[in-house]
Amino acid sequence: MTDAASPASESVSPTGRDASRRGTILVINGPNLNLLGTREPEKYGTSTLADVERLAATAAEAHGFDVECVQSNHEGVLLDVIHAARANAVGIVLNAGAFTHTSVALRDALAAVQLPAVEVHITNVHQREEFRHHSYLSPVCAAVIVGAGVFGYKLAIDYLAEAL
Ligand code: CA2
Repeated sequence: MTDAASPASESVSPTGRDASRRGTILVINGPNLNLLGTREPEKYGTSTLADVERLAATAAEAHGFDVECVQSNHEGVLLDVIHAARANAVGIVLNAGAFTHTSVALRDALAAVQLPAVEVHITNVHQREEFRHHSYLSPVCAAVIVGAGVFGYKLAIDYLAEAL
């Protein structure tokens, strides 16, 4: 039933949230990814971090999600952002950079928040050094996308839009 005070075309729920939106997807980039587009273009391409964040926002918007983008070079900051996602987000896209291969703490945080997460790597880590073949994060992620370049971020959001 439509409340006489609110037009039928609006979809604001009794909680005050806009029910026509599907929530926020958190896009997290880890160490050194602030350098995207400025160094090693042969490896990481020419898109900047700002380009990646715009691409993510456009993909999320197309599916009715909002997006929050965070980049940090500090593991503790990434942990805090993942913890906060429990209250703020419905899903996570994460390129943890080199922390992927080292961080039990990030894995524990992802497992603790119990949100669907997609691990993204711009490069095909399996074609690179042996130490990049292992991810502490993959076992606690719903999906893993590697080697698709920055397009992987869009694929991750498309996946979450299907899964959520
Ligand atoms: O392929 C990926 O996305 C990586 O997560 C990138 C990390 C690397 O440690 C992972 O093994 C795979 C490195 C990010 C460094 O980003 C830069 C971007 C431009 C220039 C220099 C570094």
